[in-house]
Amino acid sequence: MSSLANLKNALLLTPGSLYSNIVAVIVAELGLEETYPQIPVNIFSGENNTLDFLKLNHTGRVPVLIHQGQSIPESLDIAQFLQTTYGLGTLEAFDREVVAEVGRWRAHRISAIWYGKKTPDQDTATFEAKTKQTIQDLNTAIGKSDPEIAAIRSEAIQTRGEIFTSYDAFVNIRDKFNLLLDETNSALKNHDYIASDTFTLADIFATVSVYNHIKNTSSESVFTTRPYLEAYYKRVLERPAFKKAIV
Ligand SMILES: N[C@@H](CCC(=O)N[C@@H](CS)C(=O)NCC(=O)O)C(=O)O
Repeated sequence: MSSLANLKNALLLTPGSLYSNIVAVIVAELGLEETYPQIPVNIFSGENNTLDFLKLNHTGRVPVLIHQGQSIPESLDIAQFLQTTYGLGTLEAFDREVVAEVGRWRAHRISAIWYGKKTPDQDTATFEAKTKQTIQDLNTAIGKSDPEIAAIRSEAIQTRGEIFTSYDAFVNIRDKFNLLLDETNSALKNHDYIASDTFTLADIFATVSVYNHIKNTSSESVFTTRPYLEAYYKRVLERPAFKKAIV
């Protein structure tokens, strides 16, 4: 990870992670890729636990947009900030229907379907030990100098650990995501897009969620009983911004 101090404009992300893909597509849809050059932060090797990164987002999550030195975390906030700042495009990031639909795709941590406890007897001891160790290391490194940041990040790691080591959480999130896919498939029978007659921000959240789900489960069975979702998904992926930005 290159130095994060004194950045003016940048998009910090882990290439290919769900919300990184979402914001990379948003930026590409608005034609702002050159304004916000991407800086990779590897969440799998813990680069998001460094003080440099945590100063930009105390929760330690990617993506984070840096605009004139100011950090903006959270995918929906980034989309709304870009719309307010540039007034570009037709993503309708403040529209009530669009925001509600985006909320449905953001409501559950679907990465638990990929990385969580998929069977009741799956051994999660290693993951639990790693979670504990990460929190301990974090507190050793910054607990004294930056207790507020350490507390916020520790809580985020703890919550993620609890979700990823719970079979009930896995079942709950998987079932809710399947229901969302079913409902979206039905809605798309009579509509070209998810929240409106035109392409909006909601279509980015939905399509990228399905894309990352397929990528992480190595299976297109998601479409077996959902033909309208499949046709929609393939159509949206043809958009130039998706071709350019999605990993
Ligand atoms: N609510 C956040 C979610 C961001 C998020 O979950 N990011 C994941 C990668 S896709 C992350 O940074 N995970 C690392 C961690 O939680 O430690 C958003 O909408 O941007």
